[in-house]
Amino acid sequence: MEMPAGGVDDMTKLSYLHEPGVLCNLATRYESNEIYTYTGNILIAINPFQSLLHLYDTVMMERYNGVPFGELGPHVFAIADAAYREMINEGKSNSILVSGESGAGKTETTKMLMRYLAYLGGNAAAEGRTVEQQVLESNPVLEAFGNAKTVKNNNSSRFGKFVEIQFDKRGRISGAAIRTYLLERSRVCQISDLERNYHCFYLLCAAPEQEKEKYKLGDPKSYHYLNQSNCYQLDGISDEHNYLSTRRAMDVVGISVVEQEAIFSVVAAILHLGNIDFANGEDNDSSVLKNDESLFHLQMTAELLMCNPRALEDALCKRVMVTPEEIIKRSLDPHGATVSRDGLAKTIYSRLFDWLVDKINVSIGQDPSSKCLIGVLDIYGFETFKTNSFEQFCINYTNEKLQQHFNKHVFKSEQEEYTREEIDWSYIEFVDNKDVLDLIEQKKGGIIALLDEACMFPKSTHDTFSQKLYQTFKDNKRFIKPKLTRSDFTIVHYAGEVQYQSDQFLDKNKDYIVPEHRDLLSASKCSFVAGLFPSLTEEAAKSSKFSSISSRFKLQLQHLMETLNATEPHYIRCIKPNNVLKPAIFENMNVVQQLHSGGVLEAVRIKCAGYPTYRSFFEFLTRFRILAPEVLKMDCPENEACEKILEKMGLKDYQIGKTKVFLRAGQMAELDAKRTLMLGDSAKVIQRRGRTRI
Ligand code: AOV
Ligand code: MG
Repeated sequence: MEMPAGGVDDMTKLSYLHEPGVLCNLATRYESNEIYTYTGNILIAINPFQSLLHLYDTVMMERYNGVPFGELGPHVFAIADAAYREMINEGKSNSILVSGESGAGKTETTKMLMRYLAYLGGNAAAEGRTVEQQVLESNPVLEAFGNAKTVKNNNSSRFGKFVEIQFDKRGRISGAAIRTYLLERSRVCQISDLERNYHCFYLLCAAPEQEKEKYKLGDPKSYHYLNQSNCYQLDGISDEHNYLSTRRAMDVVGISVVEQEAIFSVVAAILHLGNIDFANGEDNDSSVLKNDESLFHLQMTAELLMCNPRALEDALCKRVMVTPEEIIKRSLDPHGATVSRDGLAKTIYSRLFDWLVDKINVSIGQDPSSKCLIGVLDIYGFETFKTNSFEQFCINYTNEKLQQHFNKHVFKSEQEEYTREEIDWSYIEFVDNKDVLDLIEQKKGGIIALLDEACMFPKSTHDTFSQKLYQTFKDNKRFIKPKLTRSDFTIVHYAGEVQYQSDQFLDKNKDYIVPEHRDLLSASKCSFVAGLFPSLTEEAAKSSKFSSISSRFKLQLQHLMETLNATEPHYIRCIKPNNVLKPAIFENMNVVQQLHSGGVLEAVRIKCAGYPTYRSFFEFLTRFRILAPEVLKMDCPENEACEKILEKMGLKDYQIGKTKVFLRAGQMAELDAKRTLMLGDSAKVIQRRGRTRI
């Protein structure tokens, strides 16, 4: 059967579920702005790169409300609706997993999902600040502090996010919890050209004059942390306007004005901190402030953080050494002092971000009596660049985890259905990526374990770490020692090979705050700043062991997977149709590659090997009785009636289960086409009759 002119809204309706067919279908639909397509119950969403407001207005929300899945065209609202109905009807928690590469539309999709859930579970009658408003307004706050312009996306999320929306017995939103993962710390003090630092810095520089005056802030171009790149403004976006809307969103989520001022003081302090430069001191091994300008910024930083300027200078330029005999202060050279300065900026910023997340959680509140929740996951997609470091390693590790979850689910749910219906089926192979996960996370001798081990040995370097990896994994199929490098290593991920540069792995893995920095800030007279840096004893009580970023991340992921495993998952795969971020351009190769790495083609293969469409006898007969009206008159059992219709239509290879009909790829579409033809004929008959009557 040929593909209908406008394409099909569900891939399983295609007669040939292969790569070119899938691609052609998506391209055809994209051309007419049909950005959503199903593959069974997986939603594929192709970024339109233009606002399609009519797709998401209230009329659309009303249209999807309560309508059985599949009855209307594919849409994010349909997925959210299905999750909500399943939760209400079966009392089960659900989750919606949104994935795709940078700029594919995950965050926008997540926001639509949350808006629709707030619409379904909102308390329209309530006055003032409602939980759902707070949940929605948490987005702009987190985006201001956790998003930035990158070369791939003008509003790129630099952290992963899992939002858990809790519902009460009546299906109303009663609480929420937001968990975030691995904020990119390095961006605070290092940005590449054409990118920007976190939005909040530019927002603050665009604040009303009297506010900027408080923080002694000037033009963004005058700050080292911002002027490493030539990009300051974003097309069509007003930082001035966004500053005010961020402040309003902060009000809604429950951040007090005093807290807001403290937050922006810290943001301003980081900008001043970045402008403190150092020169050689009396000898080459020590450093002093470079000039009066640096002195001014040092004083401003100290004032805004409410700490002693001399103590700040010491914390930047000196280290305390404790020997059995005495305590000595060692000076850092200008390079060392600059590294110390940047380390301080990163630590302050990441603690500020964590504080915001905690605050939002406390303010929205959790509903301990809630039994049901819908979790929405918006997390970074698989990444491979020219140079890949520790961040890409963690991101790709996450994607391996989610891929395993996806494969297992797609595969398992199909097989379970076949078993339940007692139909004949042969075992379908699926690619399991357990071996990659073992390579990364195995407790004994996985890459993370070896990395932690290296971090604990003072003498390790990235070289010794890499040698250890080469030695340990020389026979591992998923690990390659690339030629022509001394310390790179390659992992064969499910979505392709990625070559990692190990040189910063050790540093980036150490979850370490310089004690001098901690002491300085925990002594701050500003309770907000001091609160970001609990004294050592309090924190030590929380985590007594050596902690590394990767092991903590591994635990967080484990926790996330446990949560997801206790829910009924729904998947949305976002696709970026081109790299120029423009509408109406569909690059085939690019899309195919994403369909691969998102596991969509694998899911298609699994479905294709089995029976991609099934319908209950009743549904089937209701829909297709028109094809063989005589069968219905025969008074035979439902299963036989179904079989007779299928035989009459000349179909083969289908299966009749206990309560459902199982069809091969394309058979449903064939039946549908015949049905449409019959309906057309009968419509003509009615029309003709009508005419004669007139
Ligand atoms: P991401 O979350 O997947 O990237 P976003 O959700 O930020 O990507 O989308 C990138 C941009 O694409 C947005 O800023 C919009 O301009 C546009 N866009 C995405 N989805 C839609 C839509 N449904 N309708 C209209 N425009 C859309 V990253 O966070 O970088 O991985 O790290
Ligand atoms: Mg995003």
